[in-house]
Amino acid sequence: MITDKNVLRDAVRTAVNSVKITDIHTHLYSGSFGDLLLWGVDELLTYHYLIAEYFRYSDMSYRDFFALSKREQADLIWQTLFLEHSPVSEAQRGVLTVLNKLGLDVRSRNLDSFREYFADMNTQDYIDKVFEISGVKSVVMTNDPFDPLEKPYWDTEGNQDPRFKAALRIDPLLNEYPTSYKKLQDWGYQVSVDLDQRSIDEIKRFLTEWIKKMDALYLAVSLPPNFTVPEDSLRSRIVEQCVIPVCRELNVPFAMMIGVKKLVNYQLGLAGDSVGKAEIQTVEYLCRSYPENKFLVTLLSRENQHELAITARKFRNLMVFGCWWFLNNPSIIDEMTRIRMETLGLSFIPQHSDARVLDQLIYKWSHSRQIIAEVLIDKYSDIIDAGWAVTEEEIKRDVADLFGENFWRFIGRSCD
Ligand code: HDL
Ligand code: ZN
Repeated sequence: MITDKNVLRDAVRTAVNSVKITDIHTHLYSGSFGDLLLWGVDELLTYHYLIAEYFRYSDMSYRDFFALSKREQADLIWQTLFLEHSPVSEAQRGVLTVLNKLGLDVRSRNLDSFREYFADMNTQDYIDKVFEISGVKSVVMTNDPFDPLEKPYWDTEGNQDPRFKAALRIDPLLNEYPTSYKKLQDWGYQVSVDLDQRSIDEIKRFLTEWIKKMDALYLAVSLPPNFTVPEDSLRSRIVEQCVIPVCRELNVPFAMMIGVKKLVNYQLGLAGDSVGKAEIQTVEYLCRSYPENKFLVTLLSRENQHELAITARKFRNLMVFGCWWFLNNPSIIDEMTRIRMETLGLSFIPQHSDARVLDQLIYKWSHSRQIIAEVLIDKYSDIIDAGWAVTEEEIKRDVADLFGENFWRFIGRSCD
């Protein structure tokens, strides 16, 4: 039994640093998806987070920047964010962490030498290397049949790497039905824009067929701050009449990622989205009205986090997850993890990476492991001060729950 604080600190850090992670939300693809999988230093440097940060210093026109090659964009970002200014932002520091953990001489500041490391790297070998260094054992992809670049892969060989799990992403269906219904028609679903009963049935068939085709672990969507159910809208009707019944029938969670203000600066593209406070009463309504359904929820606004944790106390069919996007910064990860652990104990999923570039698994998880470990040390230390004692096995059990088992248990599957 551990009561000594130094022994505790070492035991927690060892457990957190060695746990094999299930990363429940990423934008990665297995090697089966060819060029859809992004990796390497130029992809790291042109991550949309860094593009937004680059334009803080640049008066180049958006058009001119996006007309450059990826290599030329990376050169500009490296020069501006790393050489002309110290790279202290989380996304800037992340690039350094990746290069450092790959064993490269970061202090050389020699971007071309970093590029040489990747020059003749084999994709599959690099996937293996990144999984090894990052300590990740499974990642859940974001799989969108409405993406014309991705759908052909599912219509042929699909995913061949068991480390990569699928999640069916349905933003176009829920947020743009007046246009996306035409694609459903092209694919043979008898739907119409007025969402009659036949359309409802056919949308359910689409969801069912694609969840099965992908073996999707959950159904996911990102939603605006004003997302409301119930309301007299196509989205609300599709959620209640199609998504909820299919998810219940197939026993897959509905993952709602709420709070995205799309393209507040449309000229920035992916980097142009921003954040707004979501309406927690919609989460309450869905969890209350559909107790047989499971809901994975992450909210984008820092201002939503305490009420989301409290809502999870009210509904056991709600699993809170991640420090999403603009929240994925050390100061906020620390704050959110403390709020969650103080209100939910260990019954939540503290983090996902949201990685878009394979290499990012290395930094996003290295940084988050460190923060979550320190919160755990404080919380175990508090209960030791109250006369409790913990064992090394119990610490490993709790850490395994936070970094994967809570997810697998919630969805009712094992990490096969
Ligand atoms: O909608 C989402 O899944 C978000 O994570 C967006 O992809 C966003 O652009 C992002 O990459 N955040 O990290
Ligand atoms: Zn995402």
